[in-house]
Amino acid sequence: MNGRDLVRSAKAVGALGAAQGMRAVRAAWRNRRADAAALPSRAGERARVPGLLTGAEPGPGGGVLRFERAELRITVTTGGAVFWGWDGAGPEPSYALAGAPPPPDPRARLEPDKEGGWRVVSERATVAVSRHGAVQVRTPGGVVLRHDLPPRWWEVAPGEPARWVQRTELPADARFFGLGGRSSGPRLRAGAYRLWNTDPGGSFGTGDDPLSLTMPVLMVVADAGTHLVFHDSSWDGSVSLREGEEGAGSGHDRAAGSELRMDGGPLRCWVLVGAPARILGTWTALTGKPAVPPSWALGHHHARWGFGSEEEVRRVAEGYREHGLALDALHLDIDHLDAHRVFTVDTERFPKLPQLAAELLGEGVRLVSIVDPGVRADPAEEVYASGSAAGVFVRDARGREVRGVVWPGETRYPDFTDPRVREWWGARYEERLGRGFAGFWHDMNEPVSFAAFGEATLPRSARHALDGRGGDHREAHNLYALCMARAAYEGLRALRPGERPFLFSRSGWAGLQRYGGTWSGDVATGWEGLRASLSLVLGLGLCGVPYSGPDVGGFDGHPSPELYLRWFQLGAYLPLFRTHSALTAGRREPWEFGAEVLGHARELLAERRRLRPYFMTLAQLAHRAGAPYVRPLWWSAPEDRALRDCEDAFLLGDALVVAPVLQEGARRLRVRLPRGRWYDTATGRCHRGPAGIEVEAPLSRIPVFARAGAVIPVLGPDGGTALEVWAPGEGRSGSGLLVPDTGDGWAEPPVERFTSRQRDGRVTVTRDSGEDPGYPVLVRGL
Ligand code: NBV
Repeated sequence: MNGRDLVRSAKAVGALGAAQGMRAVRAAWRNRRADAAALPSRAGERARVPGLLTGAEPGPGGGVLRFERAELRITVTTGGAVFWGWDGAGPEPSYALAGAPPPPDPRARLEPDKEGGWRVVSERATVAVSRHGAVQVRTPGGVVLRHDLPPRWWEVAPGEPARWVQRTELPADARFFGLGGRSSGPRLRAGAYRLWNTDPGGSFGTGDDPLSLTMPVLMVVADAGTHLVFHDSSWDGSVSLREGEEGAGSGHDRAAGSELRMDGGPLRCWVLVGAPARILGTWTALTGKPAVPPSWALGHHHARWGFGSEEEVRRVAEGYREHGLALDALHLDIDHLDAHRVFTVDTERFPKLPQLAAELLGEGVRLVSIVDPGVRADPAEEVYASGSAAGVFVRDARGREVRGVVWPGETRYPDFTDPRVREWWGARYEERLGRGFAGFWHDMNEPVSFAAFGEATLPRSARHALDGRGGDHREAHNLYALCMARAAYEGLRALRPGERPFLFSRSGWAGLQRYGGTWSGDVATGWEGLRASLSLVLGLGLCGVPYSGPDVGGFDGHPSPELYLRWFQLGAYLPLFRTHSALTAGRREPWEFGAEVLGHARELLAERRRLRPYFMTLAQLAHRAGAPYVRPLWWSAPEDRALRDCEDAFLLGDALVVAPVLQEGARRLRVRLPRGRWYDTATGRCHRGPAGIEVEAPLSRIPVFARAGAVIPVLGPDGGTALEVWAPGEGRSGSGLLVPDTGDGWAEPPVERFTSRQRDGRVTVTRDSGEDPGYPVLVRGL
């Protein structure tokens, strides 16, 4: 056990109280014993490398290359995604992919390369393989994007899972992003990042790693080009990143690099090459279109662990109303459950939940329920009894239900990798819908089982169905929350076919976006936590999960009014805008921080509501094309090195640059603006990019810039959709998109395109399908 695990375990056991603490001690011993008995020892491992190339066989989209001790299959698919797999690994089976992979590109062909190697030439990339099994991805012009050295495996016995390592050399100027939700980004520095979904066990700060949602998806941005690489193995692993150094023209560059070590799973990967927008489009075509949240979920949410009663929920809702604060959802945490048991309600403190839900709905406020996967092991409980009878719980190697410990005490864990279990679990949301809940918040699904030492999760030897293949927790761990989200999503679709489900999940894996979003988890209250909030959202968006946001104000402790306000200002421009805090933390309602903060929060909530049509459009565009709502500044100009290194501002869609204040006391900011002309939306002043500028950032607001010519859908003064147009330069034009909100069903309205022009000092907007824009136009910046 390392130091961090020790601290985590001590904290966990300390916080649990005596009875739970004892359970956690026993659970830790049980896990250790189960794994020692059931998992193979790694003694006598033998290393293997591919050896020399012995033959090549062309096939659709590429072909198979044979080596003395391994085999490599390369396929370029239509759409330009490159896949390769060693030792017979194909793209399927895969939990990341949304369906069958795209067909091979018939134009891609295998041909001899220099020095006895082979290459697959395709429209967007060339994949060259050396005689020893090194793989290079090059641009069509021959520039090397990545150079993967021959892999190395360690095997105990043929057929047993092999550990493997893949080292890669990358251009000296490469910058790294992604790997799921990381607290230390958005730009990932040199260091090791673990691939094992982990509850940090208390609030986390910058650099705490790993967190709840890891995935082997890395975006690499360099002058040579941008690419995304995905190693489709869910086993425990780690990525070590090395940043390069440029020799200032001396020719002595030191390459950047990565080293991926995996405890098992197939050695197979996807590489997507191109502009970021294209990469995300291809990535979400492979792994699934991001779910579109219902419109209300793009508004403001307020949560707390410990509202504790219906009266308190009403008091908070009334507070929002009385203070003139827009509110769209209230979240009920585990304290509304009967003794923390999933799919129950404490009817003493929440006697008339459906009535409360209906009252709140009348005011436009939805109720969202927390859902933890652990089921209390009590035969008197309907959920447990029916589940146990149906054999839905994870079992150990000897066929007994695996025992865990979470909030309700002794628990069992549904095996969401079994389609039968997903159906059983999905049907249980009927109880939640019947109580009036409109959305779901999945927690503790890394999965967590408290342990006094070792890992706070299920033993690695626990058995899982893995959709008929069978396997253990070493493979299923990182997939657990993804499959739980699938169960809920499919259950909700069956229960309420006319409505788009709303769910967000603490843990997950590649492809989570198909079912919903995520949030930061327990981000520490402090300026570091504020910065980590932005890192997480940006990194996840680049991995295809566009809907997320932090606990505004931080999960624990008491933020100062200034910190709370700065967090609120950032949160107002992120997809999930939710205030939340822990049982023992201070309040997070805007009126708890004094009149000044309250006034600014009110304006922000009104602005967020005004921007609803823009957020809805961004959600629909993410669904259709994979582009996240929140994008790094280099999104449209990855070749701009200054933008690549700019970590404290972001693009919201392509119309706005948002520059949050992430430092205590800061009242001025240096902001890097991408190419184009940008209006400071507060002062109307226009700046020309690319440039670094200095602007005022008083406590009352964070700088937000609108692109000249942008047409932004907003709510107009009459409450209907209007088009806010930021004047393009004289004689110039601009554009904007709108996907109208057609309610919370499944309609997919067409994208409406608008063009703005300025001629002789007059700004006009036309709809591309006709002259009249069809919406009121609000001209700004003239
Ligand atoms: O359910 C209680 C909390 C929840 O408020 C938080 O958002 C989750 O991230 N939950 C974690 C479990 C307890 C954490 C100490």
